[in-house]
Amino acid sequence: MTEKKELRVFSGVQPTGNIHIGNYLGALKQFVQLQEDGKCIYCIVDMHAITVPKDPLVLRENILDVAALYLAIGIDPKKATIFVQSDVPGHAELSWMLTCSSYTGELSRMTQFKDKSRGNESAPTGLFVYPILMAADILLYDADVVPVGKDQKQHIELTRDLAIRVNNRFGDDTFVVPDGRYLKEGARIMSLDEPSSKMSKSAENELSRISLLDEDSKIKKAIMRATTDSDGEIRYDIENKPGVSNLLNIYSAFSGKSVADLEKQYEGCGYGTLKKDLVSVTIDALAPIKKKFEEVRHSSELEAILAAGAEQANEIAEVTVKRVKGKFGLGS
Ligand code: AQP
Repeated sequence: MTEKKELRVFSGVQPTGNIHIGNYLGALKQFVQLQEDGKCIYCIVDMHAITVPKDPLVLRENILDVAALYLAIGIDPKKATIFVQSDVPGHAELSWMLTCSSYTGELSRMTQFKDKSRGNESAPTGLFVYPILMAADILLYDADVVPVGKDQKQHIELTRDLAIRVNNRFGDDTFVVPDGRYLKEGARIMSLDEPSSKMSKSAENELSRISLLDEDSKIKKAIMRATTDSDGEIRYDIENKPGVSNLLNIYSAFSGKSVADLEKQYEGCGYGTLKKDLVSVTIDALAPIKKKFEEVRHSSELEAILAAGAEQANEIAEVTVKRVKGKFGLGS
């Protein structure tokens, strides 16, 4: 009888500050759940963070913030590998092999590139090619499953296309073709002030998002001022009521209650009541994360965990890079 292969999970978060409830409910919450299901590898993707210029000192702090947040939300370094991307050279090496297997046309179609570059010819090249680096991040670890928010679906598709293309050329033992894993509630949390756009770290208006480490007063202000509509009915309808639907989604993801149950619970109530309750639900959900973050952020434990994680990640990455270099005929 053949032994069942352990499920391999990979995902990452950019250390760009302001990790928000969209990142948490779309991706990070899944990281914790999946720890029980297989071998999980969670990366702090610092090389992605320099696609636009970053102050080096701020970046360093942001890297440690994400590492501390990983621990604060419940990722256990005894069960999962936590490490910083640039500590593992295999990401850059594999990224080049995949770059040479990609087409400029498919990269030009990436909506995140189109949104961020807006046709500007001086848009950074890193912004154009980072989906390939993301593909390398995933394929380097032979990941079966990639827990991410829905905004990453196109990048996961590109990763699959690249893996299949290289496999067709060199054989199916070159790459594992991964699947994205998206949650039902939380897969796409929208901006609080402009519910047609996704909640984002880089949006100018601070009240458009709730960051995991926000003060209770800021959480309250952002939710109470969230854009809704004028018809007054608490009903899930993404098309016509994107603001209220977004609040219901957030409420559902934090409380575990289904959106349908919430619609029943709030039948006949005003938006003010829903918002007030969502403030409490959100504050209660984030309180233990904030407490644990304060405990671990400046502990000596943090850097030791990252060093051990880099060692474990490098062990796997070196094997993949050697295998794929061999397929391409690279090396002495
Ligand atoms: N609004 C969102 N709803 C659900 N999931 C989301 N994610 C991001 N925004 C939402 C998921 O969070 C994970 C980590 O994201 P990231 O830090 O790697 O980068 P991002 O997707 O570029 O996040 P932001 O907040 O939008 O950052 P900026 O503004 O810097 O571009 C990913 O799994 C992502 O899907």
